[in-house]
Amino acid sequence: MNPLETAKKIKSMEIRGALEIALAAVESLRDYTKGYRGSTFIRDLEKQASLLKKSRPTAVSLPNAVDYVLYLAKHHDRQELPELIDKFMKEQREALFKLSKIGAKRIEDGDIILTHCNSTAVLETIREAAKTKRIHVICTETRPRNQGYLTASYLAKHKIPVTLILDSAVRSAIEHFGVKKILIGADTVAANGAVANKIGTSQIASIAHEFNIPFMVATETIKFSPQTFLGNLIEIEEREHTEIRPKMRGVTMWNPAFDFTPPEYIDIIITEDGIISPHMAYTILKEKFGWELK
Ligand code: RUB
Repeated sequence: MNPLETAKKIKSMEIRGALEIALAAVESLRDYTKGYRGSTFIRDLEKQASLLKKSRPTAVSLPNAVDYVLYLAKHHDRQELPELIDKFMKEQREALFKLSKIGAKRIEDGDIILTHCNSTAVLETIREAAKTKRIHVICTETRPRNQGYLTASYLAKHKIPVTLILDSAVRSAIEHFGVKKILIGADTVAANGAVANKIGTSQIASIAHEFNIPFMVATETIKFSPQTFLGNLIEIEEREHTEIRPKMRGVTMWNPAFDFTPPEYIDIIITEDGIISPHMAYTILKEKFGWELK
């Protein structure tokens, strides 16, 4: 698929989730490179890259992955680029696999785990743990786009017990089911360890804090933001109010797609490089994004 079509699908959320949008974007740049016949490759590639980066603003995996491809393009021959992009994509899939193995160790037999939205990092971790442990997952519907239905169907397909709840039922469900852990994905991890994820995540974190329930984030390090290291703020995407409901006379609507959970509410961040505390985000950024920070 070409970058323009890919950007449209990311914007409309036909392709969604922080890892998937990053992989789709770099795959489209790979296809663009393979089919390129012009004479100003880097300049043209940069145009396609900026198109992709503008498609959704919050998940930093998208600009990180796209910028990495630009970096590769500037440091290698064009002929080598498709193979290097394939290697990068493979590494990202491996990162997901590794973090799921690491995260699964933090799940115990009999755990009741609450999740929000639809995260491949969360689902793969739960699926890995469920190979040897009994787990019951409580998942929120995740208004307005109802990504929780995807989560629930995936778990049901893999025969993992799952209960779907309304977003507003989190507090009640924690008490009713005796939830033991919260596990969520991430769109962006900032240098101070704050995590941007689907709107509603921070409310769940504050309830978990009140009940003293471990709040765990599962994320590949591609979702750590070097821009925040350099002082930039993360933009929270605001989507059309029609996602909430059709127009109502005399009523304005506000539809932010993500929110920030402060590091104080996060117990651990599970990455492919191991389990870290949110305050180690800074170290990961320095180690992993040297190429970007320079
Ligand atoms: C998806 C979302 C997910 C993260 C992590 O939001 O908030 O929790 O992107 O997902 P949206 P993953 O549906 O608006 O894209 O672990 O799959 O990268």
